Amino acid sequence: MPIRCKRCRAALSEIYIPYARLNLCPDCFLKFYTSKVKRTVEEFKMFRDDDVVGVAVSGGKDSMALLHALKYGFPKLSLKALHVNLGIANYSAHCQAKVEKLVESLDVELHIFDLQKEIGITIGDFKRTPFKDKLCSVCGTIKRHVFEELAIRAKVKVLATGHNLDDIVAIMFNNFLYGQWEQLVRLKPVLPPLAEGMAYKVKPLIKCPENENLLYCLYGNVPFREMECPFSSGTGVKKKARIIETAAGDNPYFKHQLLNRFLELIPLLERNKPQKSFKTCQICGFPSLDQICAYCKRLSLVWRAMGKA
Ligand code: Q46
Ligand code: ZN
Repeated sequence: MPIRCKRCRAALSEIYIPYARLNLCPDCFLKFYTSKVKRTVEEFKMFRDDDVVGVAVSGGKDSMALLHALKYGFPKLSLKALHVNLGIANYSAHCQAKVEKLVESLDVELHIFDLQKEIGITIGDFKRTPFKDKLCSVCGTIKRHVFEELAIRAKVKVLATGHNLDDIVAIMFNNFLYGQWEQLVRLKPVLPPLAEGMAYKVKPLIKCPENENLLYCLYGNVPFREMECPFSSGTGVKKKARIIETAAGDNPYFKHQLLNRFLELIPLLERNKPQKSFKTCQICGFPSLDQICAYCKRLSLVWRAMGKA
């Protein structure tokens, strides 16, 4: 027998939310999702209604759902989309086209940093360096830095990223397993700016499982990339944390429970954390633990490999 939506009790249910034991129709699911994002923003005081907020959009389902949900959940917010074009053949043009389509439909200002145009490299150029086929870690370092730069350019006070519940618990679990306490602390929902003039980092989707982000895009007609990055190794952190998926199969609350316990642990870790003093990178001027930051080190490596340095 068809099941009715538990919220409106009129339409037929198409979506089941196991941890909330909720059967929802598409319209009620979209409302359920945006109000969850709103509640998360409010719970962790991520930003105020009248702030200028940048959203790091890659073109993937998570960040595209985030931009769309913030636009509808916080109509007074001044939203800006920030995108990095990584110069990966076909893939990057595809991602940028999806981002352009979404910002146009939402009437959101878009700021793009094109690696090829601005610094003369693409992520693929790192194949000539010792990173060879392991491009994701260097790609992560480049993106983190460039998003900081874009946030400054776009004059945003807060930078929101699309980290979802599954990513966060998998990374937290791995950091926990290997005793990487500092990295674990960096997963908290709100990170203060590293230096004056830089943005706060917030994770409004920290409580949204990735399948809900996908459903939000599908039911909400939110465009998102349909291609896989050709450099994806497929050995992401989630694959390493398979134990979480196994446990979650028997217990629908498991990921939320893990997240909540980690969030309780973070203040304790912070209290005991040794204070690290940041220097200023001698090349780019960004905060860095060394004289030269990780981003500038990698750039000089790739430029040297390309005969440009
Ligand atoms: S873009 Fe970059 Fe990802 Fe491609 S190289 Fe890896 S990290 S997989 S989201
Ligand atoms: Zn630097």
